[in-house]
Amino acid sequence: MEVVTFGESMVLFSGDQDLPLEYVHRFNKQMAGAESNVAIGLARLGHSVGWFSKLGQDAFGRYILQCVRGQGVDTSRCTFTDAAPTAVFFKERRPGGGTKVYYYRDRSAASKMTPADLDEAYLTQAKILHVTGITPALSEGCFELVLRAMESAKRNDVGIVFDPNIRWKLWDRAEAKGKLLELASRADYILPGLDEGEFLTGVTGANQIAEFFLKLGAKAVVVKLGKDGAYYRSLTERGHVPALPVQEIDPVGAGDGFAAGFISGLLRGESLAQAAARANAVGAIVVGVHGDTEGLPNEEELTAVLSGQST
Ligand code: CKP
Ligand code: MG
Repeated sequence: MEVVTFGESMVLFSGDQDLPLEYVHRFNKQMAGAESNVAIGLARLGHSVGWFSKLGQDAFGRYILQCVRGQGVDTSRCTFTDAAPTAVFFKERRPGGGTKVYYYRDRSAASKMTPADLDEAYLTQAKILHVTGITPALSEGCFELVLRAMESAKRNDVGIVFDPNIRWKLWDRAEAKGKLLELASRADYILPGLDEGEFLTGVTGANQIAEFFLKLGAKAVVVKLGKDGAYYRSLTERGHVPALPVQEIDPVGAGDGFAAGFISGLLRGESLAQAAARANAVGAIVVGVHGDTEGLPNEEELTAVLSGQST
C-alpha cells in the first residue's frame, strides 16, 4: 500500500433542488468523508491506498464499505460496531448558489475509534500517512488515534500529510487551535486553507503561514487560496500556482481532491511546484461536479487538464 488514511465517512443526502432543506422532498443518497474522498481520488489516479474507519453495524455502514471498496481502496482494516450508528449528513443547495452541510454525527460509530484501531504493521509499510483535522475533533479517542498514527509514521519514515480541515461545528475554538497545532508539529506536509492557516498560526498571508509551519518542522506547506490558486513553500522552493478557470458547482470535496493530487505528485517523485500544480488541478476538477467524489479525475482526465487541453 502506498498510502494509508482513516477517518469518518457518512452517508450523504443531497437535496435535489436549490431550496432550504425544510422545503426539499427528495434527496439523493451518496457517501462522503474527507479521508475516503482522498483515498478514492488516489485510487482513481492509479495508486494503492488503504482507508479504515469504524462503521455502524447497519445498512449505511455496509453501504459505505461497498462504495469505498468498490472504488479499489483497501478496506481490510475497517471494523463494525453495534454500539453506535453510522453517521449521516445532509447537503443543502442554497438558493442563488453554494452549498451548506448539516451533520448528524454526534456519538457516531467512527467517534468510538481509539488507538486500539490502529494496525501499526499495516501503517508502517506505507509511504504516506494522510490525516485530517476532522478525526481529532470527533472524540478524545479519535484524537489519541491520530496522534498514535503520526508518531508511529514518524518513527518508521512514513511521510505525513496533514490537512487541518477545521470544522467549526465540531470544535471549541481554543481546543481546535491547541490540538491541531500539536498534530501539525508532527507533520511533514501541511495543506491549510488561507483562513485555517491564519487561525492556527496567528499570522497573515500565505508566505507567513508557510514560514510558521516550516519552523514548526514541516518539510513543505501548500496554502490553498481558492479562486487565487495555491502558494507552496519548502526550504528550497517557493511559488504560486494560478487557479484554473472553473464553473463552481459544488466546492465540497475540493480540498480532498487537492490532497489526493498532492500526494499523487509526491508518490511520482515530482517537485513541490509540480505536485502543487497537480493538486490544484484535481481540486479545480472536483469543484465543477455535484458530489464529493464523483468529480475526482482519472490520470487521463487530469493529464488533459494539466496540459491545458480541457478544464
Ligand atoms: O474540505 P473538503 O470540502 O474537501 O471536505 C469535504 C468533506 O468529511 C466532506 O465529504 C465531509 O464528509 C467531510 O469533509 C466533513 O466531515 O465535513
Ligand atoms: Mg478541506
